[in-house]
Amino acid sequence: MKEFSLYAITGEEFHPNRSLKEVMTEVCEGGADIIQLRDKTSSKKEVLEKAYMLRELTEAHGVTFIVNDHIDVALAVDADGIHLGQDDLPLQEARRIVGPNKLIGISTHAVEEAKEAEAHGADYIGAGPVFPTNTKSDVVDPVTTGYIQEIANSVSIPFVAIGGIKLQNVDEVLEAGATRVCVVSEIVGSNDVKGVCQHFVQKLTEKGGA
Ligand code: 3NM
Repeated sequence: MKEFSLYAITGEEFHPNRSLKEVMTEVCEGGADIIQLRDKTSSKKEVLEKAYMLRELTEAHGVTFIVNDHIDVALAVDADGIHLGQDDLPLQEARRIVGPNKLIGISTHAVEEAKEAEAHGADYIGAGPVFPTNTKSDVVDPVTTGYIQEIANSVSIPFVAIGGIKLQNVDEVLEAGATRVCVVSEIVGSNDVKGVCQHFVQKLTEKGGA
């Protein structure tokens, strides 16, 4: 997959007075490499509409577009890939459906899960939650930066650190060995979405991750 360092996920609950398009446009302008549509509450039809909008937006900015959970939506809008959790379709099944050219990412919370994802052909993995987060309801206890260190030494596919990552703690994550971070609330909940993205990109670039 294309090299990446800043991966942003949608979280509309964090910007009730601003549209998804407005906020995610700023994310693209701020230098995110990947945007994931994550929507656990809307109807499939609504998710599809959002996905079409984000496909167009990301295409215009040269940003990779990933859809969380909904493989059918990802295929319908020709997203670049899908992101799956540990309880979603097994990787091999998902790969059969999407074919060899779509990216598949998997959330992992333990080294065994990370190695399994790698062995089964994941293009990248999520590693988290590094810190406590309120963004994901069914989240496991924080894996801490120790997990980031372990993952950095255990898998060769790209991994992205996620969960509670803020501008004020991202240095710890990078010091533990991450070169890519995935962020929801710190970015989309900000009053200066573009500025926060630029700040993350600067920190990632200084660490050699961009
Ligand atoms: N996945 P925030 S943590 C969507 O650990 C998600 O797999 C996680 O949101 C995992 O940046 C998480 O607001 C939420 O903490 C991240």
